[in-house]
Amino acid sequence: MSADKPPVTARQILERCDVLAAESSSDTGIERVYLSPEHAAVNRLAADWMYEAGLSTWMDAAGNQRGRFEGRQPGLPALLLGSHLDTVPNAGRYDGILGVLLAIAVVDRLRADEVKLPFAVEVLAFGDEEGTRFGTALLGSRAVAGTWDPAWWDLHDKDGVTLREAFVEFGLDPDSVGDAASRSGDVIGYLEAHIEQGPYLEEADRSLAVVSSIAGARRFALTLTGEAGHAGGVPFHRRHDALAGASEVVLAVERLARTAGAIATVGRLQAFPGGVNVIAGRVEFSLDLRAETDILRDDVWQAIQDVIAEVCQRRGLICAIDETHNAPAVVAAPALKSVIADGIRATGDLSPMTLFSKAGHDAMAIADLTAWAMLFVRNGRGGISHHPDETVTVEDVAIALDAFEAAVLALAETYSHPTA
Ligand code: HGY
Ligand code: MN
Ligand code: MN
Repeated sequence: MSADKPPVTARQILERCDVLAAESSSDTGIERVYLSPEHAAVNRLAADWMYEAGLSTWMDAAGNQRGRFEGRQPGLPALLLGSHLDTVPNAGRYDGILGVLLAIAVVDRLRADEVKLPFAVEVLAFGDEEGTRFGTALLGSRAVAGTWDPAWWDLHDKDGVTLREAFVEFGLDPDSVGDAASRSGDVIGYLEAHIEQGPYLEEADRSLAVVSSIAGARRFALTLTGEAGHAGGVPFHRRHDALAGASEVVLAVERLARTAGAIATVGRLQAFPGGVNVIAGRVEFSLDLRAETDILRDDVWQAIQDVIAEVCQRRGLICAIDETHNAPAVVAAPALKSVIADGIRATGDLSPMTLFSKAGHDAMAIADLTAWAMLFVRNGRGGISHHPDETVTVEDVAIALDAFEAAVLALAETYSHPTA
């Protein structure tokens, strides 16, 4: 792609977010899951934009759309820039997506300015950060990090399609998933730009922040089993009401996490058989538990299990627990955090804010491959996210683009590869 094409602007980045938002499996909101037709569609769009930015592009063996922009000479180790293109149900249009498009836009500027760096730059559009389809998250970035777990092949979606079947249906070879892994010797670090998904930048009236660390997360699928029965005929003292039991657990989850300074959510709960005049014999519900340290997170998990045991004993219920996701807390690399801070300072904010991320990100997986750092971008309306009202301003996107580009250039200043 010739250098005389002007680089993409912040407004064009937002327009691209709107184009990607239209690729949804739902006609009432944005939903785009791993290895779906919508995933294939956004990969093709990202590939086009990567090509226009001067990246050579390919889809890797795990369905991630990737691009490479060579440095001063071909084959140099690469700085990775990326985020994810998949979404939660009824999602906003910037979670993950803005980070991918900012990464492409930074390379587009390098192209237009004919800048050749002492390292290559690779852009990664991960196919599954949320875990919406198969329950286990970070599948795309874990493939790149080389930490794919073969036990995942038997995970299945709500229609009973296994991850293995979904791979084949998408045109991927499950046996080749290892080809998606990057070698640590081929990368020099990972930078991710992402909306904050919280209220602190808006409260501080700042556009950007450096991320200090990302909360460790564990997810569980729990089933409480009691005894269904007639809503009128069964007296209270004879009941084994799974929904009443689950309700006690849900409130205990909130109380225990809040008291301990962790954060926990029951986002999905279903009672069976589900009749309005039938005592619930079974309840299936989710638990998403996070904390700044894995020790705190696991201490809260133990306290929650103690409450579950007490409720089950008192109400005559049985509880089955399946852990569906576990990602340790990760701390950003100081050297990369400082280039992100340099990037923010280059935009005129001379005392960059630092934030701890309670939201999970692909950097948690890429941390197994290389050093990482993140740039947070303000998103308005209290930082609402995982919601259609998710919003960013074109001004903040422009500032984020300047900061992200400046961070890459600051890294190039300090980085000297022996053969570059
Ligand atoms: O759940 C999270 O924190 C992320 O959005 N996947
Ligand atoms: Mn998300
Ligand atoms: Mn995200």
